[in-house]
Amino acid sequence: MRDVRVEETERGPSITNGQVTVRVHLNRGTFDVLDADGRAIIADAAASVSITNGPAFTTRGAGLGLSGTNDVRDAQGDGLALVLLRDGDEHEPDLCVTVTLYPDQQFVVIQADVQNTSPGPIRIREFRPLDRARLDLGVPTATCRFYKHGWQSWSPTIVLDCAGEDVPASPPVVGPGTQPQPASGRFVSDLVTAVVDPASGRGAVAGFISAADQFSHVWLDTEPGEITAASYADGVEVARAGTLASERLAIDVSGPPITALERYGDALGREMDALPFDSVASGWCSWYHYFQGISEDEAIANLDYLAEHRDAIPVDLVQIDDGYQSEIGDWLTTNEKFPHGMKWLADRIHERGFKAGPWVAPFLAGAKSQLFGEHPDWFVKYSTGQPAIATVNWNQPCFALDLTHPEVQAWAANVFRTVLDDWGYDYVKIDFIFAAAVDGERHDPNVTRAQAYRRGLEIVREAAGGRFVLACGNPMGPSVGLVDAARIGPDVAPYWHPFDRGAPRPPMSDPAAINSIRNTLTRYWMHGRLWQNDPDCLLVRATDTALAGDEVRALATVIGLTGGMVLDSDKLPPLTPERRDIISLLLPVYGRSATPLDLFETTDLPSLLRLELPTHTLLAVFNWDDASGEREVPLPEGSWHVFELWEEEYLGVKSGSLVLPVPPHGCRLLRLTPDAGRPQVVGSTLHILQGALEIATEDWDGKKLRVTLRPVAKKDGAVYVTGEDGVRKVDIRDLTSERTIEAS
Ligand code: 9PG
Repeated sequence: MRDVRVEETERGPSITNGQVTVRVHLNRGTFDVLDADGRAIIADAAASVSITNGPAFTTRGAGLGLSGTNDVRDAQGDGLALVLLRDGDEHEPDLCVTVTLYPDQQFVVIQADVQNTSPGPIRIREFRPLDRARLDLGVPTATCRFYKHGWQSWSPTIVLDCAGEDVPASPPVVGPGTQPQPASGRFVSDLVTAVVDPASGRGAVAGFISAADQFSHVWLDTEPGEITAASYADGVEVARAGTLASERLAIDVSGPPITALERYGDALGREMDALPFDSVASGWCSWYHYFQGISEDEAIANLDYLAEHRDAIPVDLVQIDDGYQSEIGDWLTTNEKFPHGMKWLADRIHERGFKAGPWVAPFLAGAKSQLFGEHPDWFVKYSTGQPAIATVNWNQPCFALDLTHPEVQAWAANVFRTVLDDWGYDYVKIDFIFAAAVDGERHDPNVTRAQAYRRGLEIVREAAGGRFVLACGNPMGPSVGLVDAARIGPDVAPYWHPFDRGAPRPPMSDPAAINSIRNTLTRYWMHGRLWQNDPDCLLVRATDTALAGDEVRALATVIGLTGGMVLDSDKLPPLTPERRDIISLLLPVYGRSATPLDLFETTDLPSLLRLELPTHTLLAVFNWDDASGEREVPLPEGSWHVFELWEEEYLGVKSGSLVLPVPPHGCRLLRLTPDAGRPQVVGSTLHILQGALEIATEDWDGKKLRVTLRPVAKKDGAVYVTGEDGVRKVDIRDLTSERTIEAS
């Protein structure tokens, strides 16, 4: 525990906890953020506020005065805040900047707030707690990497080369107005970014740790190397003498940026009361084989298969995706493919011992729906009075419901009460929920888009109680604390690359295995900090798919090593035993995520995943190229027995690094076991973690090696042990109860 100290100098106050320091220049109206070595990584930062259809007020040049210091106690700890007030004219609103440090946190938190000193109300458009701060990593910004975080589940999250160009936000933000102007050399991220010098490994993470009220962006202008962070008040009114604050921005300039990004995730989770969980969900989902063609009969056929193969596929949940409802918006009536209705289906699922969950897109309604026909006034409106379109899908425009409207709130509460209480579902996937956050006019004019969205989520949460809510198509920040799980990437698909629609670059938010894999890797840090990550479904089938065997292995490796939900979405009855084994290999779900070691070193997708386990380390190496190639795999310090899972091959004792051929879109998954110089387990093919779950104990008494195995989903496989005469494969058959094997 360190102290937070404030020191006053002629220039202005400095606040420090020994790890991070903020130095204020009162006359200039700016501040610097210094790392533990005293380097000003962020320099000459201002804060500002802009009034809707009015002027902006910045601290830069106006000057700041020290109002005082406050002890604070909040989600981040017991901290000390420096409160600074912009020197302004009498007729200008008061702009206040609060800089908070905590003894045990390496980041500083900056918040801007405004007090309305005018006689009438004012409307606030946008806060910039960090406005055009110089970023100094000791290298030209153009040589850096920019972590671009997407605005909702399906939006690409990707590491970009700052010498190149930004990629447009996709799917496009519905309703313009609060995007920074596109500019040459400008890179824009939603909620959080990291800017990293790949050569030195140094970087800065800047992200909002509160997100319930305002959407936010952080952007970098590579020329001249400036970073800005804004949170959007969307024009809400502040009465005379009233105040309004920005969201809280954390800036972290210490140590490896990947750990700073993880610390950011911890802070966001704490601030937003992320929901805890004991275990990670697993199940079967109808979408990626049947799509809207799912029927009651097909659902039952797969359900029967799951019940019959419970040992091999021990999942909890059966998720009936899009395709049962009579229309988008009419959730309580089914179409002709579900003649017995959804309660009947929930009962059948429960009879066989599974949890049941339907898909619902509760915050929009299609033009063809009865809901829209009967209540055209329940929707967010453009200024023309026309209903706002959230998306065009299902062959119709779909309009955004106004979740600030009391009748809409009552309708939504009734939908979820019916689904969860009357029909008895245990789980719900709520999809396309960004619709509640579109820009436009609402019944309650004084809420932000983020607040309207959260009202919708709160209704779902209240109806759900402790039941499981999976968000999809969700803006990320304002979802934290209200959902148990969130989709963190675009749709997977039974093909690798997205369909090229003649676009200059591949559409990264469209369905494709590679698109879903990208976000699963780049948003790994959210899992267990904000919710359970849903990486989207595993697809293992060999027919009705364009995915090659190596692509299936890569998808399984990414899902299996990042700790999130495991939902298979194949037509189960025709699966071959070999392909079914790949589902088994991921069960039970281990639940902790590996780290993408080279996240900020490469651009686009990282290709090295490492997961440290009590007895061994897993290292996955991927080849994202379309051609096979060799990959160099750096081994940690020491000598290691190396075993590769997918080709089931023991590669010997190695140190330093290893060069491996890797097939296109494929991977190698290595178990590294520290060489103990005596008989030991070096591999297992019973689970993707290769021993972490199925090997209960391993004892060497000087003569014999005794290994106790615990059943996992895969019942047949092999354990590899070293002995005097090299490595031996011990075949394991029918592992349905605990068993001890011996070797010498
Ligand atoms: C059901 C699907 C599945 C899937 C969801 C979501 O932009 N679009 O047109 C678009 C269509 C479908 C889609 C995402 C975007 O997929 O992610 O898991 O539930 O809806 O319709």
